[in-house]
Amino acid sequence: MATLKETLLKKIQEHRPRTTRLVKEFGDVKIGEVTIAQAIGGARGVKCLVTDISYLDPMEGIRFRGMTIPETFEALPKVPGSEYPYVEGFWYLLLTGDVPTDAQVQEVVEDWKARAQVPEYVFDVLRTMPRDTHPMTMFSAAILAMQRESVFAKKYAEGISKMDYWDPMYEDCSTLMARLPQIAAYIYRMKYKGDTPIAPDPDLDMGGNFAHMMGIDKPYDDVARMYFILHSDHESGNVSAHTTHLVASALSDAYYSLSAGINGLAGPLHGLANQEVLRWTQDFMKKLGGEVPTKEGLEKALWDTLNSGQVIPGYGHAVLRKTDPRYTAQREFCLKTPGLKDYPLFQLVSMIFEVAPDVLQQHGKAKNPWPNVDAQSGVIQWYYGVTEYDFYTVLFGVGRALGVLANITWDRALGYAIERPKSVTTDMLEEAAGIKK
Ligand code: HAX
Repeated sequence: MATLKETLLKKIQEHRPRTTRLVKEFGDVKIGEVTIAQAIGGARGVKCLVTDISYLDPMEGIRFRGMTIPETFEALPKVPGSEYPYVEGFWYLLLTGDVPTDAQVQEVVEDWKARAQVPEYVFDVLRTMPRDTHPMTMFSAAILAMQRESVFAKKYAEGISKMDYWDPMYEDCSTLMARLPQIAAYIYRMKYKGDTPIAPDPDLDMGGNFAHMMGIDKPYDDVARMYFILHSDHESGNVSAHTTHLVASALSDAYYSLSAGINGLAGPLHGLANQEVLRWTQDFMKKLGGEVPTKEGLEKALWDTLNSGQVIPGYGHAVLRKTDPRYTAQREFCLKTPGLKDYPLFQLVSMIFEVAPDVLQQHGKAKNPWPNVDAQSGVIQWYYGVTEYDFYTVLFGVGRALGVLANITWDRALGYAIERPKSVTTDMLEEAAGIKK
């Protein structure tokens, strides 16, 4: 059986001529134009990134390597005794585009175990940080601290050929993926659980081991597997993916790049929105003072938020124009899980789903009034006892690492260039608009 790395090399060798030919023979073909609104408005919709790992259709949602979320969950080999797949197998799929066999999944499981030992100095770095430091700051710092171990940086300094850049990048990315669950769980137990870290169990898969190190019983292992896969990738233009790709384009290694991407994920308009959803929902419940929420009361609270100039967290999206299938997948998990279905917080989140789209439509600003992934994820965490909602984005970060690290491995394989879009001045825009005196 070919190893993941051998299979990846074969795929890279097959793919390279496609990219080379497009640039050499068709480099002048236009795939879009940029308007003034796009230049000022965050490059929304400007086609200038290439990835084959996932694609986001505005109406259909995400496809990983061509597969929808339900198709992905269906196709991948499952952890024995679980309905959910191995995260390790999903990593294989993202990297190669192939659904792995059981044996291929086991190869990744074993490889990650061999790489999983988090160096002691990472824990030392975390322990020196004040305990009220945001967990995303801790997570990013821990990733950055390990940069000294980068195989890519070492090989680059030794003078490796451009054609081989992907290899040490793959090594760094695999090592990061193997270590992130323990780092995340360590932060959680240190910060919120009286500094009681739980040692990893080498007999468990990534999702199972993460649940074990968090100290949470089944089916939290399934929650972890589902959560990491759902949050992994959303094509290249979102802030965390784009930041990771941008930093890596300077040939910064995976540690520098991922740490930067995690910092972008920490923004309230991006990954932090799942924390904001819970904060908003809890505030609303507090205001009710034990009364059962009504649709009228909820509608008023949503309008109060909008009228005070704030966004409704968990709603809207830069690309999607319908309910996020990642929201739907988590909602379905709640609906089929005894206890969660009738859980008051889930019922409130479901009520928001009934009321908020109409309110946002009447408000008339958001192009997409439907919920995104972040509107639903906090409820599940809360139900399983993870009530420290500033930790939620760290969970998102572990998942997001799968996508962005697979992407930067391919970036180096295909020799994508250092990013350098061109700026213009406001004068130039006014000239282009024909309004400059
Ligand atoms: N509540 C209130 N107003 C909203 C809104 C919401 N949920 N979503 C968009 N709008 C407003 C925007 O602020 C913008 O207002 P201005 O014209 O005054 O600037 C207007 O509607 C047009 O925005 P848009 O084109 O529909 O959306 P953008 O592409 O600019 O932004 C965001 C996309 C996700 C950032 C936006 O919808 C938002 O702020 N949502 C709330 C925060 C959130 O849920 N973020 C998580 C998104 C998913 C994700 O990346 N997770 O990591």
